Amino acid sequence: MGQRGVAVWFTGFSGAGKSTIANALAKELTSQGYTYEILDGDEIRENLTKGLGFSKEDRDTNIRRIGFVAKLLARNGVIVLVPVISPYREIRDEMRTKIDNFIEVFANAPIEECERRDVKGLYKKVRAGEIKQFTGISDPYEPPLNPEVECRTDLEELDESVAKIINKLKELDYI
Ligand code: GGZ
Repeated sequence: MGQRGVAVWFTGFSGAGKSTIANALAKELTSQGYTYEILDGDEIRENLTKGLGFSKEDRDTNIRRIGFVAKLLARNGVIVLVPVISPYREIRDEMRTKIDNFIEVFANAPIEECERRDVKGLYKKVRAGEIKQFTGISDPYEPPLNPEVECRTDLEELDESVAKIINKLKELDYI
């Protein structure tokens, strides 16, 4: 059972399910004998990209640094899972050209649904005016035009989303 390094780049709103799918996918990969690494936006912003905010410029810097690490890992055989909002299409496309093996997964749920879930209470804070430039509410989100996988997290079960990505990784000979 071999694996080739690849970056699995998740994009979508806060609360759309990027990290949830990445974690479930990680579990499935482990059970099938593969190794992975997760570069989670939330966690990365506490160390690698600490101090960056949410302006377009800072988000792009955040993405470029994360992409750089993902590239190093992917070219050394790691399956790198990258759940980050990455709201701008251009920078995601830049990552696609910079990282040799790259697939894009669109964690897609309507913003209303993400706000309804409000897992971390962030949307409530946005409505209270405590968080500015919040993706999907007061800051742009540009959906991917041609993602390798789309997971409608409001309509499908987690298992189904994971299975779609596993199937795509197999189809493209990464696992
Ligand atoms: C979007 C924000 C914001 C603003 C804080 N806009 O779902 P979370 O909470 O746990 O993860 C989100 C994280 C966004 O970091 P990313 O590195 O993924 O963003 S980007 O790719 O755009 O650089 C969210 C929280 O931080 N968060 N403020 N204004 N999300």
